[in-house]
Amino acid sequence: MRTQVAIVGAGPSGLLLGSLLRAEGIECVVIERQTPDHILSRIRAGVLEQITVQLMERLGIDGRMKAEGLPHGGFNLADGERLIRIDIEALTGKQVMVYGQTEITRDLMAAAPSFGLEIIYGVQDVALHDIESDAPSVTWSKDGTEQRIDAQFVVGCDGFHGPSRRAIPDAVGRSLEKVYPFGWLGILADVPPCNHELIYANHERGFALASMRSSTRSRYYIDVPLTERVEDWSDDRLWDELEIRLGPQAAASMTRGPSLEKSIAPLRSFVSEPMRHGRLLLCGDAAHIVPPTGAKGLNLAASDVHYASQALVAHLRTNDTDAIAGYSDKALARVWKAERFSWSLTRLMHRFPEDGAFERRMQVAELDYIASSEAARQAIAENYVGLPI
Ligand code: FAS
Ligand code: PHB
Repeated sequence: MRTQVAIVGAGPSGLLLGSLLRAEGIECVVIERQTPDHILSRIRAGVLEQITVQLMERLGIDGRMKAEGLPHGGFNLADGERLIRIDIEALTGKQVMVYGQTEITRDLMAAAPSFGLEIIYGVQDVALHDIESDAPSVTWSKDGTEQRIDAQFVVGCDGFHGPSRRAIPDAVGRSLEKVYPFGWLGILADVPPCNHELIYANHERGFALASMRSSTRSRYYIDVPLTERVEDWSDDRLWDELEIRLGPQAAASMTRGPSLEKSIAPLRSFVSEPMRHGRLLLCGDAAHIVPPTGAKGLNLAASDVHYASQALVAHLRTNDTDAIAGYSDKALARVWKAERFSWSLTRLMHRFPEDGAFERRMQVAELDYIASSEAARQAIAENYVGLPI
C-alpha cells in the first residue's frame, strides 16, 4: 500500500486530521487499534473552544453540533458558599460549545466515507519505520496478516500510550511531566444538569465539577485519591458526595439517576518535545496531556491538527518545506500556554495532600482577587475560550 500521509490513531486528532487532508485532496489512511464502538464508549471531553467548532464548520459537519450542542457564555468557580461567575462572553466576546467528544468523534466517523477517508480498524503491532528518511512506512498485523503502508509523512495521533512518540530517538526527544496525587471520578447520567452553566468547586472535602452533555444528560466529577477504585463508589455514595461538595444551592436542584458510565481518570501534565522529527509529526495526546480542569485536552488536539494539516498541504502541494519545519515550535507555543492554564486552575481548585494552611490561604486570596478584579476574570476567560490560533 502507498499513500501521502499515514495517520496512526482514529480518535479526534486522527479523524479531524484525516478529514481535513481529504478535503484538500491529500491521500491519507488512518490505522486504528480499537473498534469504532470501543472508541465511542470512551467518555472524555465536554467543552469545545472555537477552533474545534471552526474545524467542524470547515468540514461542513457542524450540523448536529449546532442543533444539539449548548453554547455557553460563562462558567462558575465555587468556594464554599461563594459562586464566582466568569462571564466569558462579556469578557472575550466569545462562547464555548458544550458538545461531548463522543459526539464529535461520531460525526467524524459518519462523514469519513463522504471524504473518502480510509480507516483501518482492529489493527495490532503497529510500528513506524524510517521516519528520518523521506520514505517512512508503517507496518501492522490484522487477522494474522502483516501489512505495510509507504508514505511521505506519518502523523502520530495515537494518544498517550501509542507507539508514535516512542519512535522519536531518545537523543532527540525530551519530555516534562507532573503526575497529580489524585484522579477524577466521573459519572454520566440521563438527568437534567443542576445548573445551566458549569460549576467547578473547591470544597474542604475536595474538588467537584458539575457539567453536562445536553439539557437531559449530565456529567459530574469529584477528585479522589489514586488508591480509590471505581467499584468502591456506588452511585448513591457519589451523588451524596457531589451534593456536599457542590453546596446546598446546587444540591437543591440536583437530580439523581443511574450511572450510564462511571470511571476514574488519572491526572497528569505532560509534554513531549519536539512534536516533529524527520517525516513524523505528533498531534494531540500523543504529544501532550493536560489535567481536564481547563477543558483543554481535546481543544489542543484540534489546534495541533489545524497547524499540521496546513503544513502538510503546503509541503505536499507546493513543496513548501518551511511550514513543516515550523510545525513543532508553532504547536508547542500554544500547548505550553494551555499546560500553564490547566495546571494553574488545577492548583487553584483542588486540595493537595501536601498543602498546609498557607497554601489554602493562597487559594482563598486568589479566589478573592478573581471575585474582585475584572482583569483577573478576563485572564481566566481568555484562556478558557482558547487563546488565539
Ligand atoms: P485519543 O487518546 O483520544 O485517541 C488516540 C487513538 O489512538 C485511540 O483511538 C487509540 O485506540 C489509538 N491508538 C492507541 N495506540 C494505538 C496503536 N498502537 N495502534 C493504533 N491505534 C492506536 N479532555 C478534555 O478537554 N476534557 C475532559 O474532560 C477530558 N477527560 C478525559 C478523560 C480520560 C480518561 C482521558 C484519557 C482523556 C480525557 N481528556 C479530556 C483528554 C481527551 O479528550 C484527549 O485530549 C483527546 O482524547 C485527545 O484526542 P487524541 O489525540 O485523538 O487521542
Ligand atoms: C466534561 O463535561 O466532561 C468536562 C467539562 C469541563 C472540564 C472537564 C470535563 O474542564
